Amino acid sequence: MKIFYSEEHRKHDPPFEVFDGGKRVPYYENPDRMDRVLSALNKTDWVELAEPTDFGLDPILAVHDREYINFLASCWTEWLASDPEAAAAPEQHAFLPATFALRRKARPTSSLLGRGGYYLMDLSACIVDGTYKAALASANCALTAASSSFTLHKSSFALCRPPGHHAGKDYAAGYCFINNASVAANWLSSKGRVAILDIDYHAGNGTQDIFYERNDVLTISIHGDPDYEYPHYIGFADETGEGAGLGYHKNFPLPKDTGDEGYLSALDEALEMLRKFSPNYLVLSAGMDIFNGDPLGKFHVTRGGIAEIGKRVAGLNLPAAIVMEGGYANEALGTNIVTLLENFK
Ligand code: SP5
Ligand code: ZN
Repeated sequence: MKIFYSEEHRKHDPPFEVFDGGKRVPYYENPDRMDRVLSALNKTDWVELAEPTDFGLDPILAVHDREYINFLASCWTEWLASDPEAAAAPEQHAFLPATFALRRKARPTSSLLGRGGYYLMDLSACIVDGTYKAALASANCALTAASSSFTLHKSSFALCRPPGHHAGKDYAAGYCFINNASVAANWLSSKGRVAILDIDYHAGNGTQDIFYERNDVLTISIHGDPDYEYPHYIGFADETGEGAGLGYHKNFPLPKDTGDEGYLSALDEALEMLRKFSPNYLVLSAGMDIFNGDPLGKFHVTRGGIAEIGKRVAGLNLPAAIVMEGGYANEALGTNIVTLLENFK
């Protein structure tokens, strides 16, 4: 199986993020995650690692707002120019505004913090020196996987970091800057019917937003109920699309402590919907934070459960671009990914 991976992610390594209550903690979405996955993949005999192709900005701008992408591109340099403390010790700092826009009347104002509060949704989308380049390379991994699935009619894996599914058309959130899966799906949508299935523990709010009014890309997300879980304000069962997109989005919000049985029964319903839509291509947003004991998750999906998810999704028999999202139980992450992917070779 082809795996697309770039070393570009390594310099996107913020020294902290901010949890509820203002608590500074080490950044959970860290480069070690990739090393765990790489080392597990390298132990198999079916992995073919390759660099992503550079698709340029066009397919990204087909999904994201140009001013937002400009903000990502220049944010860090502007921050260092405006904050002498950060400039003196950049590796101990991250760009993180303390005021956020409520979008109803807000506009991106010209100051850096004004743009920051507008384009960032929360305190876990920290921007540092390597962020923009890492986000572009990550999107290229997803695009290359999509194009490989299209050309070879086989499934492939984009080992993306940073992840993407919380990023909307013009905002970053939850470790995500460019919505890799959406960029890939949008690219594929000119080649045929596309469905996105998001199995990350958190609701795929960015993906939902991006395709909400479209009927050519079906989007489905299975996740912790936003009534108790991040991203808190989106991902509810009654959100099913709008306008032409009505009926082309589906959320499966699940209770705390969901285990294999509860998860797989939601998955079966999702797969039923996918079959009815009969897409030509599948994009799988593969977050492993559903795994039992993940520090950011409240599900108890076991290794056997992940194997079963892989088996059932692969049973759709579609060329899939499998795109890495979250998963923070680093010691288990490599084996979890291999367990999932094994079904798609
Ligand atoms: C891609 C992805 O999985 N992003 C997840 C971002 C979640 N960020 C919100 C963190 C909320 C922290 N709650 C802490 C509970 C720790 N026990
Ligand atoms: Zn997640």
